[in-house]
Amino acid sequence: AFYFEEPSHTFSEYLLVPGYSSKECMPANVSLKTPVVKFRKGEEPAISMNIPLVSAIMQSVSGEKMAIALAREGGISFIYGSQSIEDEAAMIARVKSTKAGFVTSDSNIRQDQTLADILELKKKTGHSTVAVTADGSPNGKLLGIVTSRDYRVSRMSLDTKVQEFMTPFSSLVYAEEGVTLKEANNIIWDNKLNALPVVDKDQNLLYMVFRKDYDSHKENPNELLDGSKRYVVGAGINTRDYAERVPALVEAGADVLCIDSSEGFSEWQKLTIDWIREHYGDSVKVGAGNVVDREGFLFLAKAGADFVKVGIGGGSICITREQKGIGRGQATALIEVAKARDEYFAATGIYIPVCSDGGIVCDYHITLALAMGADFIMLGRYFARFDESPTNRLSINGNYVKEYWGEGSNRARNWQRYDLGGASKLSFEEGVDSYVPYAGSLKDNVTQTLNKVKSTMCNCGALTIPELQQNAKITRVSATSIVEGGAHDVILKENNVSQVK
Ligand code: MZP
Repeated sequence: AFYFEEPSHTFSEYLLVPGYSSKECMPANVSLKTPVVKFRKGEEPAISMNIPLVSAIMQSVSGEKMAIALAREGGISFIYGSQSIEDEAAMIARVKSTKAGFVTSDSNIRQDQTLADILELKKKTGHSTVAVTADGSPNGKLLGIVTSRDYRVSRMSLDTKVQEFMTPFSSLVYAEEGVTLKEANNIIWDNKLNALPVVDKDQNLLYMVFRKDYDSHKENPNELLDGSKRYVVGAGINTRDYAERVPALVEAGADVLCIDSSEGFSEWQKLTIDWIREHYGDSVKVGAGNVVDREGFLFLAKAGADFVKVGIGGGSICITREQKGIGRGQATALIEVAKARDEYFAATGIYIPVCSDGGIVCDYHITLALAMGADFIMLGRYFARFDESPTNRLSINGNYVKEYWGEGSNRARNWQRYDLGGASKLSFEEGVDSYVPYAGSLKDNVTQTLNKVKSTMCNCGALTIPELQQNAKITRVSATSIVEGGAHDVILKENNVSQVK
């Protein structure tokens, strides 16, 4: 057997040592732009992101709401592949067809028309939103805005208080119940609003009227691909049914694919990439993985992967290490793979982005992963906690939680992810079914996380991810230093402490 000299380590065993920060080094000046797919030296990657985060290829994480919300922030979701080809393609198509909330005179519908009529109209016009007025005309009383695809509106119910819904739209004018569509549109344009909440006399939100070009806001151009005003979205594939799945996903508009496998150093991955190259050349982008060492990276790089994903056994819901005894500490795996990526780039002039997948517990682990050479990070647990994950929110002992289960659990039964040939079934579990604390909206959380990342980058004197990778000073910490890093030797205040007189 071959023995690695060093034990393998996790992110929590490292810290960043600050470098010199000039006065230009402030969070507002930090760019988190990062490549998603391979490119030649001196050229631009075909796909890049404004933030280095992608959501995991999992049933409990990446559905269409997640994809839209994350794309709006500049990242990418990979829609889960452990569903039928038709269902996955339909999800992709819905993300791609989500345009703005539309309020136009040609998408009105009368009060007495049925839901089927509305859906038919939405399909015909391609509008994600249809206005219902009492008589079907713009002058009729506006009764509601119907949408099934826009998470902001699907969250709304008749008893939603306007304040609960309005956080993203701070400077809005409210319209009172009884406004007509035409009046609503006038208010929007006159006040330069993106959206108009219509409320009843108790400030309960009745519906939202969106401006036609609401989603084409300019601050985040990378959430939209090649000027076509569509959200960028990824999709998981497997090494079994790619000949049917890939064409369906490409047809539906997927921008980038990723082979979803717990262990990617295998001939199955090469065969999958070969098939894609034979049928689509380089026009279809596909990531591969997961690997945890130099050899695995080089295999997938030579097989033609557009990016390589790193990580075995470090996911929060993963029990692969316990079940099969395979894996490697995530930090050690990433450091070795990133080094191999850099050597490959120096030798060939081809830069293959590396994605660190799984095991992010604290926000600073993201910064560490970037410093250790990751171009972007895939997260499951992190995103599962948000409103936009496709799972139930439950209250347990008064605390809100969301469900989160592994692809290798009996609940997901994603046998293709663990497939080594043979029977089409999951022969033993490699993942668990769990809860994670509910954390609110993706936008609020991602903003806060990235503020931390940017401020740490400034502490390290880096304004870009490549600068961080080059300049970061990283130290391993002893078990005792880890204790020192938390609150220690103080008595933490708890609720219900009464003052002693
Ligand atoms: P985490 O962000 O929750 O720590 O990890 C998410 C990652 O765990 C996923 O992207 C995937 O690579 C991996 N995963 C998903 N399901 C399982 C499982 O059931 C798993 N074992 O390990």
